[in-house]
Amino acid sequence: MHTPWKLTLAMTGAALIGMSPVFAAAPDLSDPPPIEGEVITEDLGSHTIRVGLGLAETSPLYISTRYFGDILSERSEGRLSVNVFPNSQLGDDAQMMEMLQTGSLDMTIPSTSPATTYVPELAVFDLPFLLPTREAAIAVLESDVALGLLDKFDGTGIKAFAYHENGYRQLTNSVRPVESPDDVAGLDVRGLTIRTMENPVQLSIWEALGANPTPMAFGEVFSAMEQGVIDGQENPWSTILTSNFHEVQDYGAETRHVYTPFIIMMSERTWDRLDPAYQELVREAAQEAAAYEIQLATEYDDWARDQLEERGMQITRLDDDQIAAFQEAVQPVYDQWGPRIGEDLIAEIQGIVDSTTSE
Ligand code: TK8
Repeated sequence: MHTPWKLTLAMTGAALIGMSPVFAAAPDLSDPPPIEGEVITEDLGSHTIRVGLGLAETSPLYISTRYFGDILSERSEGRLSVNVFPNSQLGDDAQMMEMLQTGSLDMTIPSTSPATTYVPELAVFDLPFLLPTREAAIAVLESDVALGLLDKFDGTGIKAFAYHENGYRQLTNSVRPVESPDDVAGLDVRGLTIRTMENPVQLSIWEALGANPTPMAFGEVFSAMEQGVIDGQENPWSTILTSNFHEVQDYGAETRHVYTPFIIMMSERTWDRLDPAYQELVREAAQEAAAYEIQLATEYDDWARDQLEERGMQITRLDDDQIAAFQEAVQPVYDQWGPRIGEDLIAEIQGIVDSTTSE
C-alpha cells in the first residue's frame, strides 16, 4: 500500500539525486576498486554469463555483481560479458541453484540458508548470535574453515567461489513494536506470523521465540506481507529498504539475531565450457566482487536503518539486556542443532570469533 506521503518523499529524494522513484537515494558508497591484473588478449571464445539475483538493483549485491561483470569484460577484451537478472525474476535461491545444476543458468548468489540442501554444514551460519560483531563475521568468512565449506559443493554440479555479506538480520512486522521475545510470542494475544528462510534451523529459531514461522521464498515476501498472509519477516536493513518492505511494515527491531552470508557460485556446466585462463579470471573476479560487496554492505547497513526511520518505520533499538533475552530464548536451537551441524565445526568458528574479540 503506497501512502501518498511516502510516495512524495521517495519521489523528492529521487528527483534530488536523479534515480528511479522506486528508491530514493543511496548512501555515500565507495567506488569500485580499479580493475587490475592481466588482460587476456588471446581469443579464448566468447561467453555471455547470466547471473540471477534475489535482491533489487539498488542492493549492494547487485552493484558488486555489475562490478564482477566489468572485471570479466575488461580483462577479456569484452569476450566475457555478464547479464544480471535481479528481483528473483529468474527464480528464488533454491530454484536458481537447481538451474545451475541443470545448466539453464550460469551463476547466482544465494544465501547460505537454502544452500544447506547441498552442504549441510553451512547451517552453522544459521545459528543465532554466533557472530557477535562484523569484525568477527568477516574473519570467519575469510577463514580456512568457512572456505573449506565451499569446496564441499564438489560433486553437486555447482562451483562455489567466495562469501559475500548479507548482513545482520533484523525483525520487522506490521502488528506491534517488539522489545522482547514475549512481544514476538504475544502472550495474551496471538504470536506473530513470521516468514523465515527455507531452512530448518531458521524455523527452530522462530519456534523458540514463540512465533508462527512460515518458510517462504524471498520473492514472495513482499506480497505476502501486503496481503496480510504474514505479519513480518527478518532481513538486514539494506534488504528491507531496497525491497521497499517499509511500505508494508510499520515496526522494526534491531535484533541482529543471525548473520547468514551469500555465496557466489557458478554452474559446473558453464565452468567446464570456459578456457582455464577464463576460469581463473572468474575465480579472481568473484573474490574481488566479494570484497567490494562486503565493503558496500557495511556502508549501507546503518544508513539503511536511518532511511527506514525517515520513511516512517518505528525501529526499536535493543540494549544488551534485551538482546540477552532473545539470546537466552533461542538457546534450545543450539541444543537441537549443534550435534547435527557438528560441535567441532561450531567450536572452530567460535574460536575464530574469540580471536577477534580478545585482541
Ligand atoms: C535473496 C535472499 C535474501 C535472504 C532471504 O535471494 O531469503 O531472506 O536474506 O536475501 O537470499
